[in-house]
Amino acid sequence: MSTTAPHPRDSRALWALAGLGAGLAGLAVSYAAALALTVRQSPVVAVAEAVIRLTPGKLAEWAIQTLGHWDKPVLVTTILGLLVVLFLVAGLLTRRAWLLGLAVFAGLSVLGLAAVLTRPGATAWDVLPLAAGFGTWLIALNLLTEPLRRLREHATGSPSSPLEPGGPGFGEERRTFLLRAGVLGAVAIGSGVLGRFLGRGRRHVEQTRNLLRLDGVTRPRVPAEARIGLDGVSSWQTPADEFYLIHTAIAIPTLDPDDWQLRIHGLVEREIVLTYQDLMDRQITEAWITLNCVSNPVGGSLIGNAWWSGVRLADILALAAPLEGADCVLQTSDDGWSCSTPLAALTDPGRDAMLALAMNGKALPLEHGFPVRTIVPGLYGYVSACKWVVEMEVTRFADVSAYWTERGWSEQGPVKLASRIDVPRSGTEVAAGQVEVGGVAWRQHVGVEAVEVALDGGAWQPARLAGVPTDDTWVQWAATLEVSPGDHLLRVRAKEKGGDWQTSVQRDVVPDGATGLHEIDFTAT
Ligand SMILES: Nc1nc2c(c(=O)[nH]1)N[C@H]1C(S)=C(S)[C@@H](COP(=O)(O)O)O[C@H]1N2
Ligand SMILES: [Mo]
Repeated sequence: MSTTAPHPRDSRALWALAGLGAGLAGLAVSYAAALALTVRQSPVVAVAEAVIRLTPGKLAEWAIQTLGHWDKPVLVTTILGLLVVLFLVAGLLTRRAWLLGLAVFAGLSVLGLAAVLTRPGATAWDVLPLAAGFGTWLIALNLLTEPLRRLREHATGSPSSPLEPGGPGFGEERRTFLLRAGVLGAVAIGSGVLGRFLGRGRRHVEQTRNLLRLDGVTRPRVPAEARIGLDGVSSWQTPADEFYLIHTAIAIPTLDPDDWQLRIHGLVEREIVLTYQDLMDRQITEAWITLNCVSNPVGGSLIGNAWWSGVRLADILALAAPLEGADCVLQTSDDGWSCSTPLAALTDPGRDAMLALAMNGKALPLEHGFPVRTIVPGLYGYVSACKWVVEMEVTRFADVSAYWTERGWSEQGPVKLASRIDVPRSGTEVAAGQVEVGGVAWRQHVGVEAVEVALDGGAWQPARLAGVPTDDTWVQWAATLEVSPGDHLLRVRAKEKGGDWQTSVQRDVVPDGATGLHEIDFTAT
């Protein structure tokens, strides 16, 4: 008997099936893990989103026109179909060499990783479902192909197996394979069911959110003068799904507005409890406000500008009537996170500090604090922008500490003056001659008076500024420079209204925000 030609019992179909079984089990486990963590989407959906991002505009338009609302389900189904094929192939490859099958699963995981991590607001936790899926793939592939490998040894009459081909060993190995396949199938179905179960809270709240009618909330209209009109400069309004995300919660709260309450207590004349309906019954305030994170490094992207709608905190706090001596409001989120906010910033009649219900004209996305979060113009998020806020204790800074202040960050967090170059991108090539450069600058609640750029350490040259509706938003800037062929260094600085130019002194983000000037390299040819 030949030792090389596959014996008919070394069935390709079983190997392909092993690959498929392992693949589906891994998918199911990663799906369940994603829902258990309430991360936004499973890795498969992240890949679908990445495909959408990378699809050329023309093709995307065509797809939307031909498929309409079905474009995304069709895309996800196509990806799942491709995965099934790849799983079958991985099984067949494993028959030749274990490493080949592994390579397929590793490749898919890397692809998933890239899709998950390049999504705006990706956090380290988003990697967990992928890791769980990859781990399941390896274990399941091993479990399923091991009996097949032994089966082959019998079939090829390998000297290591004393069993006669067709002898009792075949039935045994085949039973082992089927048993393991059955167990894995059960694990896959179990994970899928568990995922649905874990995800039901979120689905319910998503549905409630989609059905909410928010009277008084209007759609955002970007002022025409806010656009500087230079391609590559961050869009003045940040779409909600591109808005950076920062939260310490692993599984985000999924709160039904009907169950949400905000208790305001502490150093107040009257303790009050507000429901979602109470907020909706009040006058809605709307404003463009730029929110940024104290952890944003110089030139970083932890900043976004949105149209926020909500109820003014000054009015709400007036109902509670803070007592003499109070200087702080300790805000607590449903997930336990807390921040201490200067009372004066919340009661300031000239500042649109609000309990926000909507972002860019729609009820807050779950990740951005649904159903209610705080937004305070001019303060970093870590001292003010409490998501899923459920409690406010009027108190004194001297008497309390909050999540980040306990960890060495400053008690006060006014936003520092900053400016960023968006065009050209660092490390890119441009055509020499007249070069358009541009970006954004911000100093919320104070305003930006001027922006200047300097090429290769030369003289500062004024940039053009776009318009802004208030001083609570960032401002786009642009400048036209004469650039000779070669490598160049571009720097930017901003001047705040009635104040100084941005400092070039470099300071770390801890304890109260980075300083220093953003600079980029580019090459003109
Ligand atoms: N519940 C809760 N709220 C939070 C945080 C958090 O970790 N948990 N992070 C804060 C920080 S540091 C910032 S910068 C903003 C970010 O808001 P966003 O995720 O909507 O962009 O939320 C703030 N509110
Ligand atoms: Mo932050």
